[in-house]
Amino acid sequence: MSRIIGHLDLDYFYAQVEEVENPSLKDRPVLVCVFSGRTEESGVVSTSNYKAREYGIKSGMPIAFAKRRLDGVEGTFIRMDHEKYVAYSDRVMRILRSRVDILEQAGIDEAFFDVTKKTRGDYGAATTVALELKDVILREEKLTCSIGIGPNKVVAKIASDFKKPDGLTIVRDNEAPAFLSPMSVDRIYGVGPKTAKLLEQNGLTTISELAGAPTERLEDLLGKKLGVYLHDASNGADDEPVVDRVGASQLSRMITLKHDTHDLDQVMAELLPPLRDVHERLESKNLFFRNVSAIGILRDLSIHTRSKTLETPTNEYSLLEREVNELFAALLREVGDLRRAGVRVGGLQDMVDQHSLMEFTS
Ligand code: TTP
Ligand code: CA
Repeated sequence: MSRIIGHLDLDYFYAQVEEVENPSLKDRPVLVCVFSGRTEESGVVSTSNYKAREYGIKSGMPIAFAKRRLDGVEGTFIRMDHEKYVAYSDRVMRILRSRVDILEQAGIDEAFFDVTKKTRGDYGAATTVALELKDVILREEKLTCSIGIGPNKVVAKIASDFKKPDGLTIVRDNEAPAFLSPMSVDRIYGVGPKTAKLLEQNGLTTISELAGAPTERLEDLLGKKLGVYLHDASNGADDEPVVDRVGASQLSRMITLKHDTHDLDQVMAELLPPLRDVHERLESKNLFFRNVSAIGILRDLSIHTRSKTLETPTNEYSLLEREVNELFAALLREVGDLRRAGVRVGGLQDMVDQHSLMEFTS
């Protein structure tokens, strides 16, 4: 029996949570921001609602730039509240876990699921399950999401992104090649900007071009593993399993510095033991991390964070230390003396599950 796999992604997640908590925001642009604290306008947009996107607002855009884009229209700028979004995310994941065969959380607002057994491989039954999931999440958490259903993870992930917000896209096994053909190669799970660029330089921009390229050519370009994976994926074939992941998706450590300081070397020296501790905990649980954050707390107790998402998950200690160093360097350029300092790793995932994909993309 062929598998039936789903991918669920919450719509404009952080901004939607803010709308749920304050419904009067709904009809105007909502921008969830990470303020750096240097001036009132310094910082970036983390995400925005669809009303804001009509003005060309994008994730990662400087706040001052976003304000100009809104061109006089009144938008609501909200400080990002990570803990709050994690609480919503945890509740949504709990709703999902009880209604599918296997759930694999892939990020704060997305998850893969396997419903092969539950649906006995029937796409009609899978459509019913997907509608029920959308319905329960909307009823219990007031959140909309977009779901893709397909024969594997690659197709399901692309399908969930196909119609947004509040979408449901079903791609049956035999429809997968035609569905994928016109899309650009970077839609494929595991194709980061670097790989996409390399493919494009070789005239492979769409998935159909990729699907038509001989495997040997892809192997020459990208190495054996990634070459074979992309050949299969672009032809709609992928046998990566959906793997249950439980436990925390992030891990953090905070310390109080010996003296309030603005000295990067001093901060890093004091952070070494907690950094090693974080790394040891990851190793002991066989986890890779995808996001790194530097957290600084000032004398006035204001909290400042700098985060980075890596292109591929890793468990390398030297990389962790280097990224934290860079993030604190950036943080210290924008704020005053630190009283406390901390580090957080997120997007944690099981090394065993990620092993094959890691080899492709690193
Ligand atoms: P996404 O799923 O990429 O975006 P989204 O949920 O805001 O919008 P969409 O409707 O297109 O799914 O990211 C999930 C959350 O991750 C998002 O709500 C905020 C956060 N995020 C950042 O903080 N920075 C970023 O650059 C991106 C892309 C997301
Ligand atoms: Ca989302």
